[in-house]
Amino acid sequence: MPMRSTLVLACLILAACGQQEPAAPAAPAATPPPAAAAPAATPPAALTRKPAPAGATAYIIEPADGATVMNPVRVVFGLKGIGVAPAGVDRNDAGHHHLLVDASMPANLGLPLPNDEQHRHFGGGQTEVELTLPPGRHTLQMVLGDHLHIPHDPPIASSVVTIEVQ
Ligand SMILES: [Cu+2]
Repeated sequence: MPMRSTLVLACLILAACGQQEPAAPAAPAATPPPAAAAPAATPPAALTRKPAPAGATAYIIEPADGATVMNPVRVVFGLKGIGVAPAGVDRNDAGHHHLLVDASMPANLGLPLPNDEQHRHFGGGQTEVELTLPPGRHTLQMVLGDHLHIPHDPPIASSVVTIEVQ
C-alpha cells in the first residue's frame, strides 16, 4: 500500500512536471498579445461624434476674459442653439458642460473627455460652478459633450478665458 501511494505520488509529480512542460511553450505565446494589443488600440480612437446643430455656440458668461478674481471663482456657462441634458441622456439637441481648467482641447475629439481636475464634467446638467484655484493666472474653456462625454463635430466650445486669481 505505501508502495502504491509512492507510485501514485511519483506519477502525480511526473504529471505535474509534464503539465509544466507544455505550459512553458504557452508562456512565450503570452508575449505576442501585448504587441498585438498595440494595433488593437487604433480602432477605438474614433467613436461617432454627434453633429453640432447649425449655429450652436458656447461661451463663458463670467468671469470675463482678463478679469482679476478672488476665490471662490464663480464660472457661469452660456449656450446658444443647443440645450443642456444630464450625461447619459442621448439627445441630438442637448449635451452637458465640461470645463477645461488650465488645459487645451484634447487632440483627439473622437474620444470621451478625460475626467480629472483639468477636465471637469457637469453631468448633472449644471450651468455654473464655483472653483477654488491657486493664486495666479489660469485659463478656462468650456466645451459641450454628448451623452458619452464626446465633443460634437465641430466641437461646441467657448473661447479661452484667462483670469488672474488673487
Ligand atoms: Cu462629461
